[in-house]
Amino acid sequence: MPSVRFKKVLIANRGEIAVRVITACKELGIETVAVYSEADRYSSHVRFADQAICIGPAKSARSYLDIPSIISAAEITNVDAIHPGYGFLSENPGFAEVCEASGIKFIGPKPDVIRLMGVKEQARAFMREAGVPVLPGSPGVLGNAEEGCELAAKIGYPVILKASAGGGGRGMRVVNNPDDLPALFMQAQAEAGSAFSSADVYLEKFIGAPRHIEFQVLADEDGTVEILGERECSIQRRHQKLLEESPSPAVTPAQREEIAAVLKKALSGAGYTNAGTVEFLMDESGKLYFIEVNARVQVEHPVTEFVTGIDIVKAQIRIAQGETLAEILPGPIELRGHAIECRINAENPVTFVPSPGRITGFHLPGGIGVRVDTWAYTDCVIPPFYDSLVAKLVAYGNDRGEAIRRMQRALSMFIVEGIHTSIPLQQKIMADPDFQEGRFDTNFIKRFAK
Ligand code: MV4
Repeated sequence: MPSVRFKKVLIANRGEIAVRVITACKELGIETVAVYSEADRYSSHVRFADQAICIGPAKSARSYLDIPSIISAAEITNVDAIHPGYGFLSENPGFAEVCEASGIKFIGPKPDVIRLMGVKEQARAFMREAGVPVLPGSPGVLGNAEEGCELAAKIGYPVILKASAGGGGRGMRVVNNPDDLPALFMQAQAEAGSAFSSADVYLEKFIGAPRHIEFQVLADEDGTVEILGERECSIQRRHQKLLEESPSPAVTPAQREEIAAVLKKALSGAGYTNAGTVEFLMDESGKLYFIEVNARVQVEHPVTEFVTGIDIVKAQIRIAQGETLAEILPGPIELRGHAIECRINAENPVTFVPSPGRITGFHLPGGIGVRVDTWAYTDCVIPPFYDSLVAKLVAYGNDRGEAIRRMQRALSMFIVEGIHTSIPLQQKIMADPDFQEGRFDTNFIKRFAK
């Protein structure tokens, strides 16, 4: 039995994920409060929520990232909990602390766990000690360039320097030979210091052509952890994913079970709760190595929902109410079929330049095995202030081939007029023989670059 039942939840986000959380709340019989910036007055999350409060101007720093404004909205509307979505305040341990101090449940992991996972080199040390495979590298933060040179000589070049407070690709430097290390170390430190709260840098063996594979986690507040398989996220450009799928064509059943078993123990030991993702790199020989944890729900969660039949956002809310996975899940996790997601972005498909503006014509595909998560509608305006995600198009099939063909027909029936979108690029990817064979790594998209 849940220890609490939420009557009302505030969604501290915008766009498709705000709509996604409202969907889950409606199914659970929970009232919703939307918050919105002045640029989002006519966004559909405002329309579909039971209540909506304007929290500030368009600029995120003064609206979706403004903690006092969001907490005020939560107190005025007397909500029981806040769902942070992804991005914005979703992995801000200070925000999670303020929620708890205000008597509002934060739908996510505990502040101290978010904080640990946010310090990449500490998360790495924790996982290594828990028996999760990590790449050879520094035991902690690098003290100076000499230490880096000694370590790199043992590990072998190339190596990569990464910002401890980084993630998403910022503050990284690849080092190909010892002569370059001191200068690149200084650069990495300087960039980390100005971009993040800390200038700390650590070192790892560099994998030149990795696949990016991530495991979906659900964990209840009684210490039970379940792994909902993995997602293949290698098709990306400049750390912006273009499409994701589940399962990965490169992960074997034995490997999946092995990683799931070790992650269950590690995350249970960390006191991890709610939803999360554990990111790995796969090297050219097919071995998986932990790189970081994302302590939030992710954009690409729907592919996992298709192959497991589990509603991850509803599970997040029920876990936060104190329900156990034994109560939430229908039985043992089983993976069935194959799902692919295309992120339909408002951008030029060749140059990737953002393409905000009014959508003058809009038609969504549907039919068997197709799901669209979107906040957009005919005549809506894509504001220039936020990310360019307009919709997520997800296709399911009994096998990967069926999922690809279904995605192809759905892309051909997805009409967006008035702005540019990524659809033509995703059509080219679907038709690519290497993609169809599952032969690709994180460098795949470069071949489509002009
Ligand atoms: C790496 C790597 C190669 N070797 N680490 C980029 C984002 C950050 N989360 C980790 N990243 C990488 N770390 C080692 N030791 C290559 C990347 C990387 C990458 C990773 C996943 C997906 C796309 C990527 C694109 C470029 C570099």
